[in-house]
Amino acid sequence: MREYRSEAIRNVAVVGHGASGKTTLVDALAFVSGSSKRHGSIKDGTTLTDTSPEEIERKYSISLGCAFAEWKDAKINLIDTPGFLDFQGDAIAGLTAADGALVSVGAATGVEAGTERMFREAIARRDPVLFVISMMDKEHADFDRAYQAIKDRLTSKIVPVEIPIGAASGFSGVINLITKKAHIPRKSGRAGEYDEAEIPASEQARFERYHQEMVEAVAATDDKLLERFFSGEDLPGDEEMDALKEAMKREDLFPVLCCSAQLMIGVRTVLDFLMALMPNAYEMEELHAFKGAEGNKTVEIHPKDDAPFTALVFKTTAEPHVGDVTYFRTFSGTVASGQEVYNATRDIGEKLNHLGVPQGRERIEVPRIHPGDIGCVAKLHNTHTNDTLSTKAHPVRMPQITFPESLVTFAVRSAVRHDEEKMQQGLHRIHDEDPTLQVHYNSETHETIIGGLGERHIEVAMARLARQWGVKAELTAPRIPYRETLTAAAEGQGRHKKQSGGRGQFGDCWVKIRANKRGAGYQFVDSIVGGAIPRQYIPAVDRGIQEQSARGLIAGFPVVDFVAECFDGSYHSVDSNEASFKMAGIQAFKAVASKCRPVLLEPLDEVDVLTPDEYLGDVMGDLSSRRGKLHGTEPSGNGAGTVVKAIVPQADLHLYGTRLSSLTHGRGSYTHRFHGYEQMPHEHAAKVIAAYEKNRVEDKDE
Ligand SMILES: Nc1nc2c(ncn2[C@@H]2O[C@H](COP(=O)(O)OP(=O)(O)OP(=O)(O)O)[C@@H](O)[C@H]2O)c(=O)[nH]1
Ligand SMILES: [Mg+2]
Repeated sequence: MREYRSEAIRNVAVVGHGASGKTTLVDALAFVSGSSKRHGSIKDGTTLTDTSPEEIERKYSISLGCAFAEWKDAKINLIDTPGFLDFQGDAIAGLTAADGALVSVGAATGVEAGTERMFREAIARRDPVLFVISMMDKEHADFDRAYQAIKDRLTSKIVPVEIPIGAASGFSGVINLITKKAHIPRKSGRAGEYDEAEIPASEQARFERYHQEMVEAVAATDDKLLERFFSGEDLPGDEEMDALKEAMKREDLFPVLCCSAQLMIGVRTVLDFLMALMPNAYEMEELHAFKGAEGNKTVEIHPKDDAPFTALVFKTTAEPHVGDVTYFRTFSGTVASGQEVYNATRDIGEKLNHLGVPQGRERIEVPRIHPGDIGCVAKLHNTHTNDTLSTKAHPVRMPQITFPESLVTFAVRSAVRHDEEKMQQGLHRIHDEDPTLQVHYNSETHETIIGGLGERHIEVAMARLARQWGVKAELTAPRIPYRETLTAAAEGQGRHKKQSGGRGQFGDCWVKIRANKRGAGYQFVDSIVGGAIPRQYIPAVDRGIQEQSARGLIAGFPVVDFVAECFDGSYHSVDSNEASFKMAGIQAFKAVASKCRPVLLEPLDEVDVLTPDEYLGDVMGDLSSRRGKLHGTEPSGNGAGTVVKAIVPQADLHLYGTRLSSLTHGRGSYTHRFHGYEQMPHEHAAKVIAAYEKNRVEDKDE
């Protein structure tokens, strides 16, 4: 394999809605360039980038995959990303590693939720974006309609640079608007080869319409070009390309291409445009990394061969027979195979043995990698996604990938009890590969909780757990960490006495218990006077009350926000000790708190729901039906719709992500954070209490 220097490298993330043809396109781009020897297909499970058993079986991408196409002295790195929003963590990682985005839009389906999500994500990162209207050979393919949908729903700043000849079964070539030539597939040629021809008479009118649109859009990017346009001058193609590239960098224009990856028609032109219009590492925006012990100093990162090596790990996977594979994007400095590098994020050295570049699952060994390239290496045991690799002499940390937070959570446990530890290990390994799958143990509810971006996400993780770790796991809705509190005041006695041979036990206390302000917690007041209880035993009363209150009164949940005042008691000069007074405290709490009209508190979340305006009514109605209190609406910052703010009980948020997705056809999203506890309405509390009673009876019966 040739050595590629920074100026010859392009990094492109292929993003878009699920099943818009991204994986097939990446495979075809690598194949027609000659860099991959096989034309893979989704149907046969042979594509370069859908390689895990889960991807092959389900026929969609689950994690990102890296490939490259060597094209006319350039190396175009292609990061194929999953389109399903459940797996969007890897799409975001792919965009972070790349310098530009190729957004695929199905010619038959047009703009969908995933197209919108990923286009907005790319824009927010100020990435140059190319659109490709894919699957032009598919039934119902319609370039004009898809083009218009992009214009109406995403941006008016699109510009056509390639249009199809025919569509669906009649799709027979493309027209390059810059060269004004038709590309007619060559029957006996190598994959994707074509003959250049004059524009067919039947396409002349469409060509002129789109060509005019392109010329005007390009001219409008620059005053000088506009002047020449008005004076009637025809711009040469290379000047048009330069103007397009500059306008793309500013996000003033987004060129639109078309192709059929399956038939490999138009695919070579896609490579031409990627090479010509996507920036190389030198043309990237200025980058900064963090340095210093606190990571609070910034340092500029330059894509120069002789600058200190800096790379960001954007993906790790565990491959059968190989072990951990680490994928990284280099930002500065050349790195050689076998070189010692330094993981500044974890303060640990690593050695890049058998340095390679990824072509799907294959790692092609290379002697060195220049800045702006994508590399991979096996068996870095201490390096994880989002770590920065640099050098001991110049340790820095790159800004990290921000992964989306969990939208659905489940409690998980292994079906077989002794598999519990294996399950924990497996889940943590899956999390290492996919940071959007979150795992934590809730010590209050004694459950392992997994969070993900959707039910499909969780389901795939469970399938991997079964295949790779041999653990069959069960999912349930997570227990809600309710609380109990008191709504009245009472007083009474707690007395513990045991006098049967030998030394006895004696403790006796009088306490008043009353409610504290919500959120104020527990408070113990010692108002013993005259030594009714000796000083050294009073903390034991406090401990007894705390211990018993944690066990709950009505439904087994901790009692919170109350004041216990110990105001009297008695003792025995021989039999009293700390343990006895603790028992007295326990008795006192049981006797007194149950008279204080205990009630259930439930946890509430603050949610911000983003929805396109057309679903606003449905989304608000649904929130109300979940006992949500609506706090207002505001337009979203990026014009994607409206944000609804509400406070919703956690118990009613289980699988809300799934519901929201179906209400908004995949276009809505939400964030949530803990808000606080509030008294639960009686009829809902009664159900929780009844469930607790039922469990208690069953436990007793066992
Ligand atoms: N007719 C036709 N079908 C295609 C073409 N490209 C892809 N397909 C089919 O469309 C389906 C989806 O293609 P993929 O390449 O998996 O799409 P994707 O965008 O990677 O999908 P996700 O990974 O789920 O995001 C598969 O069945 C492909 O065989 C094409 O150019 N023409
Ligand atoms: Mg795919």
